[in-house]
Parts: sequence; structure tokens; C-alpha cells
Amino acid sequence: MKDLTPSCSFNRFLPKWGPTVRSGFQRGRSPILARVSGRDQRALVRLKVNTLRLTQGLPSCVAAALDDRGRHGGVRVMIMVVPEPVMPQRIIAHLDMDAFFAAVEERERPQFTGLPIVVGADPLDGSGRGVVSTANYPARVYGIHSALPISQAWRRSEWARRQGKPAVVFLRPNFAQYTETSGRIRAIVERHASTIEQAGIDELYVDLSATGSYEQAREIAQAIKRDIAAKERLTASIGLGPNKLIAKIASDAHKPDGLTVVEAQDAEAFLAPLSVRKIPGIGPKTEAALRQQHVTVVQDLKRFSEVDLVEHFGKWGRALYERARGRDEDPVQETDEVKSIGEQETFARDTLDSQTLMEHIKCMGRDVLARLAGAGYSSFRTVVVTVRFADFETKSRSRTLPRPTDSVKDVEVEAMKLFLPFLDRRENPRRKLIRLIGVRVEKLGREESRHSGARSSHSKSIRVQDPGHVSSGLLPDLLKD
Ligand code: DCP
Ligand code: MG
Repeated sequence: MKDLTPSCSFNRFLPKWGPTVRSGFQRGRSPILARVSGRDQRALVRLKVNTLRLTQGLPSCVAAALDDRGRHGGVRVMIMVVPEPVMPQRIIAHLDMDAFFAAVEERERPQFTGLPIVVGADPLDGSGRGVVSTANYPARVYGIHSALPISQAWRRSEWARRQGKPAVVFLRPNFAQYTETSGRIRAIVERHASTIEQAGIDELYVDLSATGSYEQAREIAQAIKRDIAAKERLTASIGLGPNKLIAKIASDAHKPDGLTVVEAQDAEAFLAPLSVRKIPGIGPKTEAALRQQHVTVVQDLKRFSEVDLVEHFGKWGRALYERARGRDEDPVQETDEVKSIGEQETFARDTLDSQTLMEHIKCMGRDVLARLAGAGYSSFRTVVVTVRFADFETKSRSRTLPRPTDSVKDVEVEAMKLFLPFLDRRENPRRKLIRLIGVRVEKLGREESRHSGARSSHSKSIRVQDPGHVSSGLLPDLLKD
């Protein structure tokens, strides 16, 4: 007997029917259909139709397959009406620390409390070459923000000083401290929830669907914020929403120290008046392309059909169409805290001096291994070296060792071997000067994983970047654009 409507989206019904299920089922949309065998060994077709659909009559494809005595292929057909199960509502939280690097510095150096602080490259009295990693909120009042050239941050500080306002305190980053703090924040969250996805050094998603209600989820979010404030003396902003997209945008809505709840029925209206830049994935390029079409806020984006957007942006257009409507199915994927630990360094002057470069590579290897231990890992298997030339061409080379190691010598030797070809014709035939180098270790393991195999196969990467260049590793949206 052939299937009537071979579609079934709720295959979790089927186990209930146990051994009676005889033929397969297919994923699709409801109504649900599966063939089962009855007690008398005759084939029965049990059709599960959701009650809503039933009020509109049987789907025509099903009705057409039945004869006027309700039989199909000479076999009696039983139709069972089963209300569609109520899908438990998803409640997702997104936590993002406020002015993270700067807040950690302020905590560690009480003498600067309340002052404008910028963490980033050395400003060198206005001639520094790197960028701002982050600025605390008082410094943001001066128009200073992440990725701003440090020389401009310096000028803005000077301008403020001339107005009689406090000058900015410029600090170099202490990555080890941020990584350690990040690990402790995660541990605090783990005490309140189990499904956690680390999305960056200072942000994570938590699936709070199991709480069953927004009131309960809000209480958990408040408890997490309280614990972070008490134990770490830092503030976090949290957004609660029906999916990761809404939760992320909500966490940013009332920074610092915010808690914003956007329930499913309010999600579309919440997004509508916001700038399209708030949608993760829309960076400066997409924004500019959209502006040309007179699209500035999310509401404007809804003028376009899915076909239009796909035509314009390819695959990404489909996601854009969904996101403009507040929809996002992406699950919270449990991850370890870190997948890789690395450092990068921008030189004050582009160079090809092999001695200086090798010395830096060695130093960075040692620092990376010190941080590996600080982050609670005991081994690595892969070493990655990144080189950025003066013209910004960037290359990475990696090598995975046959077995995990924790030896400083290994990281030094491997990094060196990977780097040497950049000094000669093999990787650098035009002998371009080098602007930046980076060393990173991956395939990290903890003590137990050395015996039981790799454990972090689906873990996310947290890349802490040197502020000597515009960081993108922490900002997936910039990366996409
Ligand atoms: N970071 C960086 N370079 C960037 C952006 C960020 O090095 N271009 C670092 C410094 C930040 C940290 O990552 O402290 C977290 O990034 P966020 O975007 O969450 O920024 P903040 O936490 O500093 O500020 P906010 O309060 O807006 O979250
Ligand atoms: Mg942050």
C-alpha cells in the first residue's frame, strides 16, 4: 500500500506506537501519517491530524486517497485525531559582560575607579598604530569605542582634557586575566543552568526553556547577575527572548547592568524600530547596501520578499528575511569554554628582521602555554602561526602533532618551523615586511581527556586578540561582513 501523504514532522509520536509501527515515516510538516499494523494483522493507516487543520477539513491529498467508504487500496483506514502537542516555549538568555576588558582593569586598579579607561594598543602620545580593544562607559562619552585607532582615542582624550574633563587612562591588555575571569563567570552561570554555549570571551547563551516561564527565567537571570556582581565585582547585561537572535539584541538594549525580557509575541515589534546593524550578521557592508535601498531600520527590511533578498544577498538573504521577523531556530549548542588560546602582536614598525621575529615567536609561545595552564587546560595538539604582511595580506599555517603535549619546547619548535618559510622565498617570495605575527594552540585537552580522547570537538573558539589591529575574532558579525 502506498503512503497517502508521506509526511510526518513529529516522529516522537511513533515510539508510543511501539512495535506496531511497520513502515517508515518521513519528516515534513503535519499532518502526520504512519502505517501501522493492527491486531488482526491488517494494515491500518492512522492519520494524525492536528485539530486546527481538521477544522479546515481533511487535507485534500488525504481525502483524495480515500474511496467513498473511507478505504485506501482496499484496506480500511482509521483516522485518529490527535491534538498537536504544545511545543514547550523556548526561552533563551544571552549574557554579555559590560565593557569587559576595561571593567576587569578597573576592578584590579581601584585608583582608576570612575575615570575614563581605554584598553588597547599603546597610544604613544598620539602616534601609536594599533586600535582600542574596549573603552569603559565614561570613555565612550568621549566618542571612544572598540576598533577605533588608538591615535584617535588619544586625540579625543586630549580634547576632553582641554575641556577640563578627566583624561583617559590608557592601559595595555592583560589577556590572561580576562581569560581567567571569563572562565570563572562561566562557572557561576553553570551553577544556575546546564545548557551553555560560550559565544565569545565575555558572552554566552543559556537555554532556560526548562524553567517553563519567563518569570522563572527572569529570576535565574537576576540570580546570575547578582552572583557575578558579588563574586567578580563586575556587571553583566542579560537579554531573554524566544531565540538566540532576540536574546542577543535584548542583552544589548539596556547596557550596562541591563536585564531585558522580550517574549515571543513582542519579538517582531521589538525589532522593527531598531537599526538593521543590530541584527547579528549585518556589518558595515550589508548596512551600506541596504541603505542604498532606503533600508535603515528592521521595519524597512520587511518590505522585501524572501526571493528579493536571496537574489540580492544569496543564501544570507534567507536568514535576513527570517531575522527581520525575529525568527531564528539556531539551538544553544553546549560548548567548552575555549577551543584555542592564542596571542598576536603588531610591531611598532613593519620588519623582516629574523632575530627579532624569532625572539617574538618564542616569547609568544611561552605566554600562550602559560595561559593554557591558567585556563585549566593541560595539553594541546595543534600549533598555528599567523603572519600579516605590511600590505595586510594574512596567512596562517598550522601543524597537528601526533599526540597531545604540554611542552613549551614543542610549541616553540613547531611555531618556529611554521614561521621560518615566511622569512624566505617559500612563503614570502617578494620579501614583504611583516606587520603582525600570532601564535595559537588548538585541540586543547584537560588531564582526563589525555586518557579518554579529545573532548572539545564541538567547542567554540575564544580568540583574545592583540589590540594592535582591528579584531574580528570576537565579533562574528564583522567577520561575515
Ligand atoms: N574586543 C576587542 N576588539 C574588538 C571588540 C571587542 O578586543 N573590536 C574585546 C574587548 C572587549 C571584549 O572583547 O572588552 C568584549 O567585547 P564586547 O563587544 O562585548 O565589548 P565590551 O564588553 O567591552 O562592551 P559592552 O559593554 O558593549 O559589551
Ligand atoms: Mg561585552
